[in-house]
Amino acid sequence: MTPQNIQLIGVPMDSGKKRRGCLMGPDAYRTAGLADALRSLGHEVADMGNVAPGLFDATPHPHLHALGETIAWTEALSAASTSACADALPIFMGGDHALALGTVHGAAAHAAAQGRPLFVLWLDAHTDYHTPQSTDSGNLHGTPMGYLTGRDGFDGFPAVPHPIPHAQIAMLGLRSVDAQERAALEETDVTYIDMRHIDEHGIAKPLSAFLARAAKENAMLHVSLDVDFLDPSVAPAVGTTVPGGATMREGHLVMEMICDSGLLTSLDLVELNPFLDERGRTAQAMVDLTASAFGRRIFDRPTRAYS
Ligand code: Z70
Ligand code: MN
Ligand code: MN
Ligand code: MN
Repeated sequence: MTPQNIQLIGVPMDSGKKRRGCLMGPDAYRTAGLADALRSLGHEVADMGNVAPGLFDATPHPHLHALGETIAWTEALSAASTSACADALPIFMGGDHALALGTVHGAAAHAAAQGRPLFVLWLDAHTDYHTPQSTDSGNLHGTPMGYLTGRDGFDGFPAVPHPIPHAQIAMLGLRSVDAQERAALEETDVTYIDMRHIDEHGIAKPLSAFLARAAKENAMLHVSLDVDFLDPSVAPAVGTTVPGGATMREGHLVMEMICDSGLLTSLDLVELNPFLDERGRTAQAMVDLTASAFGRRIFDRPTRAYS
């Protein structure tokens, strides 16, 4: 992989759900050695410190958890993402998945300014396609895909002048989808790949079709990696453990294919809750997967075939 100019951006955001702990994520990635792992692969890496939200109205909403705080984060992160994308390849060290409300919003503005489409790869057990009205939990980390595709009902949030067309989105690793999300998604041409599809066909085929489409359109690519994409047996440090997730091998393959595509322009690492980790193993797993997306290899040449 050609050397990249990477900016690590800490996002100690914890407002997207009720269970606390994701605010410790950025420092867990720092402790696990994310910067040095990327430097050892030949990249230029700058740790930009943490983003902070502006002042916000903390009046409780009857249904939505921490609405004012989440809006303030979205505003701050959208601006930070647009400016980071102009200078470098940002890695947003979360923080819960509500951070994607801002990071993808900002990346979409940057892509639009470049006249290029933005493709989004959502690696997650969940589709996060709710609106503030459809969510039963009131947890806004379940809404970024709804917001970013321009669904109605996000009153108080920044307008979405560059909604991501559904055809430019792939969701991979799905195994926990609420009825309202499923009904809404089935009306779209989002590429949704659930665990059954992965079990029957493997993870490489649908991913390479999506990446080929992005390459053909000279797209930018935002990847949003939720810890719960992985099986909780290898990544226990997450509030919502959903059994039956991706293995480390599947995770590495996905990240290696992203690397080979040369398309990656921004990356979220989300939902790590270090308070729930076991001796740092989940943080380490996320660092190892990130290294695979930036060129870490077992061998740098194809294996010789037996004949
Ligand atoms: C559920 C909800 C969710 C992540 C849980 C779960 C959403 N659909 N997203 N963990 N990352 O509450 O809306
Ligand atoms: Mn998620
Ligand atoms: Mn999830
Ligand atoms: Mn649409």
